[in-house]
Amino acid sequence: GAVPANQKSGWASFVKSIASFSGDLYSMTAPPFILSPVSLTEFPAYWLERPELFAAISDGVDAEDRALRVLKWFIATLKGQYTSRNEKMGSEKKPLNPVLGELFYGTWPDQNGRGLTKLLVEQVSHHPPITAYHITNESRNLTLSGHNAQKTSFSSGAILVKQVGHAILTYAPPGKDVEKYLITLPRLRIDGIWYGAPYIELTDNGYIQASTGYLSTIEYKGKGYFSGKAHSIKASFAVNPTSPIVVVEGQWDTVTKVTSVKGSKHAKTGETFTDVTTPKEEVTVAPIESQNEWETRKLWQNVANGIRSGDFEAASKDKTRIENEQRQRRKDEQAAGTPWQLKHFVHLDEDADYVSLAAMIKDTTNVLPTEDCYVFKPSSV
Ligand code: HCR
Repeated sequence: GAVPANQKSGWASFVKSIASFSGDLYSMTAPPFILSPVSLTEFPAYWLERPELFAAISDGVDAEDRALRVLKWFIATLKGQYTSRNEKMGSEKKPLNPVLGELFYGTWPDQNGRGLTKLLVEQVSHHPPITAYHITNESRNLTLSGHNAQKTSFSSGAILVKQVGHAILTYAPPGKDVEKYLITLPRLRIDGIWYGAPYIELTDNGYIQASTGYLSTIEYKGKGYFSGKAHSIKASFAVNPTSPIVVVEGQWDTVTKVTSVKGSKHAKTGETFTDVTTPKEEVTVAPIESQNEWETRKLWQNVANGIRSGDFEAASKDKTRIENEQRQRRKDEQAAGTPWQLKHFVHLDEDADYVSLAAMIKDTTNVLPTEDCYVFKPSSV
């Protein structure tokens, strides 16, 4: 099996505690073999690992073309988001649990006229863990803003993850109408737990609602639903949801194709829609020496080195130091009556874009996408 002999009992008790847990998974102690050296604050970078597809949204010639390009870029991000730990580390792993105020900054360079893209991430809550991000490509008038939290449960051997949060993509060409897109996030099912080789399948439906009226309804299925293949997807693109004008089907981790077109000039039946078998482009990050103490790779440097080199004692020693420091900070803040101040985001009780776009989804599908209680907007970027 995947569990090292000397960690079998540690894994068994971790699995037992998942099965009966209440609270967040990140804070549970897991045996070393399942630990990832990467913090969750780095995950929003998955949105931009195909920067040219993001930039290409602004090349769309009309609202329908742009909405289709949003769908294309979105589907192409799924492989990185949900299978890249398996590819890099052999299975899904337990990410580092970010501390409040943890930061991650990155860029993708301007190449072939696509423009410079910048990423800003801040851990805006520790308990429950919530990560907020803001991505901009100024020369293309594009921004992507969102936040992630998760509600997890355990059911017949699998971890079920409901993503709480959403992303809003804004296209704001100067002097023209602003377009917004609400992107809802898939549910996850993590299988392979007993064997110590966790992997993800996406389930249920997701939506991308454009303010221009176009709605993509995305169905996620595993083996044995649409086809015998894992990571299957079917996206129906419509203005009137009963008769989609474009249907896309295939595997989100390899290739999807246009399988039906009824009245769209921007898609052809049979053509490849997404192909993520080609290399992707990892985010560029400043060298650790020039990072400040809140930046994730600097903050977790010793823990990550310990995990990578197999020196788990060093890893857990520094993790304990970080956690104690955090505890002390919270105590000091309470005593002084001065709560922690976020650096780049402000908390809002309501987000007008989310409310109106979610209402459009509800109108057409009768499903209110995400019950969503936290909204964060960039304050200073
Ligand atoms: C569920 C998960 C933490 C959250 C991760 C999220 C949902 C975060 C937002 C990203 O955009 C997409 C994403 C991808 C990851 O697949 C997902 C993680 C998978 C495992 C991890 C659990 C908290 C860890 C469970 C421990 C197991 C693996 C032993």
